[in-house]
Amino acid sequence: MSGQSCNAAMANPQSRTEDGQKISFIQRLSQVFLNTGVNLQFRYKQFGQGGDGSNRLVLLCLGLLNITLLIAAVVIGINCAKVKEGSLRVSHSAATQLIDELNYLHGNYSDVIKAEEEAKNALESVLKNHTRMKEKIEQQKTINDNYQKQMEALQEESKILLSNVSALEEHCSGCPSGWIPLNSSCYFFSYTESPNVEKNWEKSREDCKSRGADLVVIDYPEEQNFVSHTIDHMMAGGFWVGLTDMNTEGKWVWINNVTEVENRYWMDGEPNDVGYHGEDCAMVIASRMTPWKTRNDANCRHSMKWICEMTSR
Ligand code: 2F8
Ligand code: CA
Repeated sequence: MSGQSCNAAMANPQSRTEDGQKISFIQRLSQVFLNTGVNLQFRYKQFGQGGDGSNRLVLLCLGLLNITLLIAAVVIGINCAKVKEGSLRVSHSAATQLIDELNYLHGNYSDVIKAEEEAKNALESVLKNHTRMKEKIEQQKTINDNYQKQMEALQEESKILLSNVSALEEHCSGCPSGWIPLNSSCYFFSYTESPNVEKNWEKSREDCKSRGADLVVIDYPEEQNFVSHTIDHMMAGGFWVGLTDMNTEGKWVWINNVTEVENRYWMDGEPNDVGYHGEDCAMVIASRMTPWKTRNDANCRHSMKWICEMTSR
């Protein structure tokens, strides 16, 4: 057997015979050795025709060597086949694993693509909604702007109408705007104009004068009733009126120099002139149960609201 044929046999464990039949590496190796044995036998026969004992010994040794080589070749062949088979098995399992992983990755990839598609659709729908909302907001804004303009126009109109109304009222009642007419007089209750402003008796009188009026003089029952009901409605505490006894204690005189003779409008126990400085100015305070008893004397330096009266035009 030559080195080349052994190598070929090992490199290609499955080869073919001359008539094209498939044979294994081991079968081929045996054939090679058998051929070698036949060759040796042939050569021995040629050699043996010389016929001495030392030649026989050489031949025996060669025979033994031949058998040893045959066994070695068989062992190597078996191991070689085992290694090849093992590596094939290993590669097969690795390939199976790789295919599994590939399938898994392919599945994952499909899921990812699907999720991406869904996310894209969701995003598109959100964007559409956003655009729709934006359009609606714009429309609403335009509507609001129009309403705002209409409201401003209406407010202007209302201002004009109110000023017309007050002009008409003034014209009809003969009283300035914000004054209440009663018979031939107009009355100003300071609370309606400035609810938090209070003044002493003198300052209150000055304010009335600055308006072309003076502190109210209540000199007939209907007027007492009107004042009483109006302040009761306001629930604003006491109001100065134009009545004082500052010149003569106990002699109550109206600012029109008319001395008060009627006592029924004083609250029970009034006037009592209490306090260190006494009480020389008259005020009215609401009295729901006894509307005619609204009057009290108080210290002229105290601050409170006031009532002005002027003759209507
Ligand atoms: O603030 C002065 C005022 O005080 C009392 O009324 C709350 C007196 N009333 C009585 O004494 C019953 C008022 O007479 C006095 O003017
Ligand atoms: Ca008093």
